[in-house]
Order: sequence, then C-alpha cells, then structure tokens
Amino acid sequence: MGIETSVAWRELRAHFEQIAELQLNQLFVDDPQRAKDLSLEDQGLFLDYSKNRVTRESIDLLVKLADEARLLSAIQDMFSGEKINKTEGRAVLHTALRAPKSSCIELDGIDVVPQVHAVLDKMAGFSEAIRSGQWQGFTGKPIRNVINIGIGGSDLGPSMACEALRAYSQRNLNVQFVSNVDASDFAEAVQGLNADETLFIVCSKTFTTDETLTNARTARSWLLKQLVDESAIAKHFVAVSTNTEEVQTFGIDPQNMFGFWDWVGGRYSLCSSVGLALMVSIGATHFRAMLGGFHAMDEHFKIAPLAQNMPVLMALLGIWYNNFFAAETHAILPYDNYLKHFPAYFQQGDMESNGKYIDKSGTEVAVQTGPIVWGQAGTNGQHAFYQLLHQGTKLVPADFIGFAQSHNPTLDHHDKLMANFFAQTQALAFGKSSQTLADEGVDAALIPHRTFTGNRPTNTLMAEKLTPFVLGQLIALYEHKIFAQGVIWNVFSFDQWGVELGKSLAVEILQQLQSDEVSNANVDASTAQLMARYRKDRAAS
Ligand code: G6Q
Repeated sequence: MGIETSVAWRELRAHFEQIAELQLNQLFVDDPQRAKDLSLEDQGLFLDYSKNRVTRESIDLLVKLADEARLLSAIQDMFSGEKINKTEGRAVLHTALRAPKSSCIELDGIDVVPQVHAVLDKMAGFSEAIRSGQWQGFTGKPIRNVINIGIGGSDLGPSMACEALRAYSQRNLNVQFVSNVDASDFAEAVQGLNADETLFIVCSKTFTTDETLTNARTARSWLLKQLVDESAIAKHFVAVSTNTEEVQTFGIDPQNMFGFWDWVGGRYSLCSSVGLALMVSIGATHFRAMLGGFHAMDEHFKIAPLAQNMPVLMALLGIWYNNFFAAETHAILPYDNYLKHFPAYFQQGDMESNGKYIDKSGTEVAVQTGPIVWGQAGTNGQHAFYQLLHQGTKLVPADFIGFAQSHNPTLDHHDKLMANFFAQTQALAFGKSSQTLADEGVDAALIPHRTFTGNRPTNTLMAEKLTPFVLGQLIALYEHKIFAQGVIWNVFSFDQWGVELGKSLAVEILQQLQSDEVSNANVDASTAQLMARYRKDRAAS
C-alpha cells in the first residue's frame, strides 16, 4: 500500500481543501512572525520558506507524513551502508566520499573511509603535478588543456562544479568536457589545441558506455595523429573508473587510473574520483573545502529534527505542490552566473532518481512521483520564461538561490542582480491586484492583462558567497531532498532502468544502419520510414 493510504496523507488531503485558496498576502498580514519562523539556517546557508502556501499546521502534517514514511530510519539505513539500492543489490554511500579521515563507515565489515582518502590523496598528487607543470606531456611540455570525456553522471557533476567554482580555478589550465557522441562535441573541444599539451581524463564508472568509449577512441586517434608514437598515450590519458580490466583493455595503464566503488551512483559521484577534472582545475585544497560543505549538510540531514531539517523541508514542500496542488514541474533559479549548469545537474539528479512509476514492492504507484525539473540562471530567465511563472495557468514552485557577495564586484552589478532576485519572489508571492492598478489609473481594458494574481510559491536560499564549501552544502542539500522524496513516494531512487530500452534499441538500429541490407527487423513503420530517409540523405552527402 502506498503513502496515499497513510493517516497523514488523508489529513493533508483534508487540510489542502481548507487552505488551497489561502493567499500568501493574507498569511503574511495575519502573522508578523511568519518570515522569521519559516526560515532556517545551517552553517551559513539560509533557507526562507515562508513564501510557500503553507500554514504551521501544513508543516506539522507534512512532517507527520515523513514520520509515517519512516524517513528517519531510511536516512539511518543510507548512511550506515544498508544495501538500499535493491534492484542493483548495492549500498548507497556517496556520503562516505566526504566523510572525514577520522570516521569509520563499514560496508560488509570493511571500513571504506581509508580507501576513499587514499584515492583523494592520489588525486591530489596528480592534480598538483598537472597544475605545477611537473607532469610533462610526451614532448616534455606542461599540460595546458584537460579534457574530461564522460557522460551523464560522469560529466554533469564535474562540468557543473568547474563552472560554479571557476573563480577558484587555475586560469592557465583550459578544462573542458566532451560528452555527446555527436562528433561536433569533440571536434569543437580540440579545435586549435596541441596534442602534446592536452590530457584526456576518460571518466566512466563502467568503462563500457558507448558514447564515452567512442569519444575516447577518437581522442586517441586525434592524439596519435599528432604525436604518432603509441607510448604518448601514457602521458596524455588517465582513467576514472571502477573497471580496471576495461581500462587496461583500452590501453590506459592502471597506474594512471583513479578508482571508485559500485556503492557510488553515477549522478552522486562528484565527490569521488569523478571529480578529478574539478580537482585539477581548483586544486586539492578547494576540493577538500567543497567536501567539507557536503559533509556539513550530510550531518545536518542526519541529525536535525525533521521539522528543522533543510533537505526534509524542501522535500516535503515539493511533495505538497506535486501531490496536492498538482504542480507538474519545479524550477531551480540560481542568481549567480557561475551556477548556470546547476539546474541541468539536478535535472538529472532528480528526474533520474525519482522519475519512476513503479514502487518498491513492484506495483504501480497511485500518486505522482518526481517532478519535471528545469531552470536557468537569473536574470536571463526573467527575459524568457518568467512571464509564464507570473501569469501562466500552471503553478511552478521555484527555488531562488542567491549570494550576498559577488566574485566580480563591479560598480552596482551585484546590487542590481540581487534587487531582481528579491523582486521576483516578492512579485510571485504577492502579485499586483486589479484594485491597485485601477487606483494607479491604468486603462480598464488593460487591467486584466496587467494583474498579477500572486500566490506563487518560492523557496529562497542565500549564502554569503559561492565558495567551494557552500557549493558542497547546496549539492548535498538537493541530493538529500531527492532521497527524502523517494522514501516518501516509496520508489527506488538509486537505479535508472528507464534509460536501458533506448540504449539497447540503438544498438540494434546501429547494426541495421551500418549494414548494406535493409532488413527493418523489429522496426515499426514510422521508424523504418525515418531510417530510410536517413540512409537516402546520408548517401547524398
Ligand atoms: C547516473 C547514471 C548515468 C551514468 C552514465 C555514465 O546516475 O548512472 O548518467 O553516470 O550513463 O555511465 P558511466 O560512468 O558508466 O560511463
């Protein structure tokens, strides 16, 4: 039986009927303490959730829901290495990747913390060698370009974090990411680069991912075209993987491999050696500071009571809109240009984790699960899609993320950025009534078009500055939010079977596209028609 049969769910349903029409305007007028009371802070990260369509009773009932879903014991199970990823028979221990050296986290009777730190130390040594120029390429030159070849979880995290922490990067190193099997991605990344100054990090947990291996082989040919000698590979290719055998088969010396473990899910792997490109870019000290931020949020999630627990509250508010207000999407809107890839990162984090219609017992869920997650950095979005946020027919709950200090203080740019940041959540929550417009003397015919209903919910997250520590806190916050929601919806958040069918069909289709005979076996009429058109136009080129 799903969560919809719980007492708290039924109470929430009844409560929703009572408060669905309540206006944020009114809630703030009625309760001068609201902003203060519906806010919380953990180690400099501040969450104001008062602009949500909730009362204190709603929060109590949502917390009761988390209790009924046994969230506390689920958190305990994850942190203690229970094999909670049941469909893959694995533990889920990304939190161990950021545990301090002094901690002990046992999996099958073995403390994993020393292994984690051994890999971090190896990464630090390697990063320093690249950054200092001590690691020389095949012709004796220092490395100037680092290209991470990976996809999905082996790409989105390090590429998002490299951008987020660009202000901390070593500027004479050009760190890039190639993920798409579309050759244009690789071709553009290496445009104008010298192979003898370029290092490839082939990043793949399984080392069997077709896109990554295809790009890695292309990189190998590109390099050898310039450097000719096969022994150059050792100086220009390193691997991040759990699969030593495949790394060796590809031709990378296991000495130049940075390992991790099957208990690290791809989309939760940034703190493992998957973060190697990031560490090369920002250095081990900043990387460790980021791990500190992750760990601080891990501890908060583990220890804070549910009603004062940031990831839990954000998870519950998400469920409130998703399941009771029928919101289909959730927007993440960072007001910091360095966080421009953050929404896309958590698009994967959230949608791959909780985009599931089968629950843990193998039956179809009776309620909506993960939302469509999207967003982009402000203020750009304001000139694009915010129209719909303010006046559209859809309810889009949104998280606004902003910082008090800029990495590039210039004239009044930052005040302007933040003025927009504050103005948007204010406008969304409180709107502008037709009465106000009439009082202002607006033409009656225009009043409906210029009215803002308000009552559109947002969370606001703020910190002093986007530092490595704060980035770690923010990422862990969303990771745990997603986990908490998965527990309540009772889905397995750590597998991703939904990506398999397309992959295997692509293998069959590729065989057909590369064969001279047109068999169209197992191909429907529409796809056959499209493939025929492709063959014809391909031949014409
Ligand atoms: C993430 C997914 C997926 C994965 C990629 C790359 O959680 O598992 O995005 O990271 O498919 O896989 P490899 O790292 O094995 O190449």
